[in-house]
Amino acid sequence: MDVISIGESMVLFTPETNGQMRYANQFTSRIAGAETNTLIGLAKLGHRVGWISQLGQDEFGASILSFVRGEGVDVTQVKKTTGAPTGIFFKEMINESDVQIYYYRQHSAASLMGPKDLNENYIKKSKYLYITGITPALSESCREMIFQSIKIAERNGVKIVLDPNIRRKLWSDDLAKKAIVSIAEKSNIVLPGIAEGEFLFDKRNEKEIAKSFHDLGAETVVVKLGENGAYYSTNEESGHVPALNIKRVVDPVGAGDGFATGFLSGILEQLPIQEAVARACAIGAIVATVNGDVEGLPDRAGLEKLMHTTNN
Ligand code: CKP
Ligand code: MG
Repeated sequence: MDVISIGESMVLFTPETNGQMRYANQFTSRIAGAETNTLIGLAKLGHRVGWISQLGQDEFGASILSFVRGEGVDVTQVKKTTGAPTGIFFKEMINESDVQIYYYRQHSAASLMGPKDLNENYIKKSKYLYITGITPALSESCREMIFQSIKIAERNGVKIVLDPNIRRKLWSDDLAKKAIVSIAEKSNIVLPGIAEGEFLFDKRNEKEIAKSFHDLGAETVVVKLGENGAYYSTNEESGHVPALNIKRVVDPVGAGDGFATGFLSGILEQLPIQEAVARACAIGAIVATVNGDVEGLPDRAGLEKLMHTTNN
């Protein structure tokens, strides 16, 4: 495997019309979850990826499993339980810049996962373990599982990539800070946003945010700057990469996962870091031009077209 990840995916319901969701009566259903969004993006580009998770033994679980499998992600480590249902969530679009997320995922099947659900032999065969700050927020046992996965990765030479993805609706600020900082201390690569840097270190400047993560031990930090692109920093080099200009944001959710897809695929293909970041910015932007979290992720041909537009 090139990349594996552990996390919860859910059925996502979006009202057909913008505005307060209380007035909505028709919804479109899709599948989403930060970890599978990124894994699906990587699979579409031809990388070998695997997902570790737990779904409910229910119709939503069946639908998620077929979808993720159908996009080319290995799902041999996905369990099903009758003990809890599959999580769902709603995306209320007041307008493109005001999107609210409502989770119905407390005590979900995925939140019951724990260290016992990890298979060392599976994790150790991967080049990268991709962690987001969502999984440790799901429950105490999920938090323990993430720290256990880090131990497994460390002892087997698997590199750790962290997207802090701080979800304040899921846990307390104190717990979030403590856990994400401890994960960052073990991560080789960190992909934060400015707001996350501010939350964790009280810093608003990308260079200072990158330095804070380097001080914790990360070798590579790429700070997402939205419409201003991204700032990357390694032990050897640093610089800014401009954003891809898009005409209109339709749905900003999932852009960060697209960014991770672009960056991870770039480093797997051994692109110079600046090119990997440019790819990350391009995929992140293009994901925001369509409804849904994975629908905008490009395949190889789409990526070539996208990067051609970016370079010209
Ligand atoms: O940071 P992003 O907007 O890229 O992440 C979006 C995903 O997993 C979305 O698919 C949702 O299911 C979630 O983050 C989450 O749990 O919030
Ligand atoms: Mg994000």
